[in-house]
Amino acid sequence: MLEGCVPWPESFARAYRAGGYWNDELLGDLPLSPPGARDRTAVVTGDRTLTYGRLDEAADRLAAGLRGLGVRAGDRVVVQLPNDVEMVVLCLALFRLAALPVFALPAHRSAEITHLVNSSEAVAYVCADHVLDCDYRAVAKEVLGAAHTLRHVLVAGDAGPFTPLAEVAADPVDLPAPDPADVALFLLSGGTSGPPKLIPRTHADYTFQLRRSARLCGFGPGTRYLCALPMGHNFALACPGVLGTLRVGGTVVPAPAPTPESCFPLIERAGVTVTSLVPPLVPLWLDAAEWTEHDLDSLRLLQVGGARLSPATAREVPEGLGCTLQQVYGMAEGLLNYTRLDDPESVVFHTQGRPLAPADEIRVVREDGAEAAPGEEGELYTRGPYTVRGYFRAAERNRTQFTEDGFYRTGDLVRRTAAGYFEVVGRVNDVINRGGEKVPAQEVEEHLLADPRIASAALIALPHPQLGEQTCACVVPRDPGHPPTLREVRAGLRDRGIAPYKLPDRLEVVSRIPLTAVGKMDKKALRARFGD
Ligand code: OOB
Repeated sequence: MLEGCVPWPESFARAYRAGGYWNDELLGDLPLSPPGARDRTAVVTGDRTLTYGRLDEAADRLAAGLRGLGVRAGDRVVVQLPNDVEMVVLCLALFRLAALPVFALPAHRSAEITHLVNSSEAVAYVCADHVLDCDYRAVAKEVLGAAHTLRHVLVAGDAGPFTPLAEVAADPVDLPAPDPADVALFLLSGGTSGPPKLIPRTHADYTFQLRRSARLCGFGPGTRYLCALPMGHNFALACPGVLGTLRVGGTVVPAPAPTPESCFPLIERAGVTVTSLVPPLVPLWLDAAEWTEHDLDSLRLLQVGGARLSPATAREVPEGLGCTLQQVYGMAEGLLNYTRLDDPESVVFHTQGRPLAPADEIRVVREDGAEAAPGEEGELYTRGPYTVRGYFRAAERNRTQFTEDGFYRTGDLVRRTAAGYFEVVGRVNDVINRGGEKVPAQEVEEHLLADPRIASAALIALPHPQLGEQTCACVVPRDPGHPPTLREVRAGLRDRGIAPYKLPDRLEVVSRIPLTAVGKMDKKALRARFGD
């Protein structure tokens, strides 16, 4: 396995192979077109269609072109493309080349991209020219100034001073197949405080996740999956998502944004059968569906996950959107929980599902360290055939985030029903879940402290009706006579190149940050004071 990664112990690897969880399938084998069906549609957007045959060729040509640039098996490539045909082709090309994509989110800016490039020692960064008000070429320039390993910036669209992605393709070459037990891609942690950690996922574990998720969700050649959330996020990529759809010969429909305005016309035109959303989008979709002129009849299944969905909203989905609801409680580190398509409504509306695989081992651990009884609250620990044993090059973090016997400490507070379904009730660590987007408090606090007007700072979660949680920066100003405003603080953070979703929603000026008995910031006290 790649240096800096923690392999599964040999006894577990053997058991996962013997149990049929792991096999020799490779992500580069995708797309698996159904026999004799190279003319079937693999990807369709508002204006472009790619058949399975063409997708296969395009991936081979891009893999060869990347190799021609000097990108080799094992090299890391930071990928930040919008949902579009290029993103699908690039993923497959990298898998075939055995180069390792590091999936950034579209909202990431120079601070996050620089961190990803440096922590993965990436040789290339692939981005779009611009999306809405973000010029990624400007991001790339800043990153280049602060990253030492980066040799290539490839840009989809108008490349400016960089290399146009569209010109990289070359005549296919033979490429050696990687070991299925080795790393195929990196996802980013959403569940840890501090800057994101890199999560190495192997061919064997990720192909298992796709295969089994596709089966559980009833995906097949007739599936038309609308990719509304960012394709580089585990949920839309592989639960079963884009890769699961290509695995079973279905059609991927990338949407540029998850809004009803952008998605409803695509649902109608492409006959979309399934999509996935984060909870704050669901009420927007329900409202828009009441008035839309677009025909949404083809939609069979709506997956919702990333943050807790309220039972009241859940209950509206079947009628409001005319489809089955599925709750998905997952994490980039591995474990996926799904409600089943034939579960009774009480389960689908009120729980976040149960584990995908029989080999997923679960412990719910109370504060006093004892195992929680059914219905009792505790932190979820897990290990299994697609849950990693450690972050990339993060020995210290691994010691706290994983138990000695290899369980991942999720940081999620859950209750487990007698039937094995989870209700997610909160978190034990300092990550704010802003409608599915994870804001690591400590990372933002470090940026806040770089503001010369701020002496100390605590970022806390406050309740928000649509997002579930919003962020509030509690700051002690250096000059109490001239405290900074929210607008100034946000502008300062934006200049530091951080993702817009991490900018505080609220600001409270305080004279000091209260401390607990052990000297930690007492965020509970701050929440009690400001969470009206
Ligand atoms: C998904 O993955 P990440 O890695 O961005 O975030 C994981 C964390 C979980 O530990 C949990 O705190 C929260 O997001 N979460 C949920 C949830 N799904 C995820 N909290 C409550 N209810 C849910 N349904 O967010 C992710 C990965 C794959 C599929 C779906 C979501």
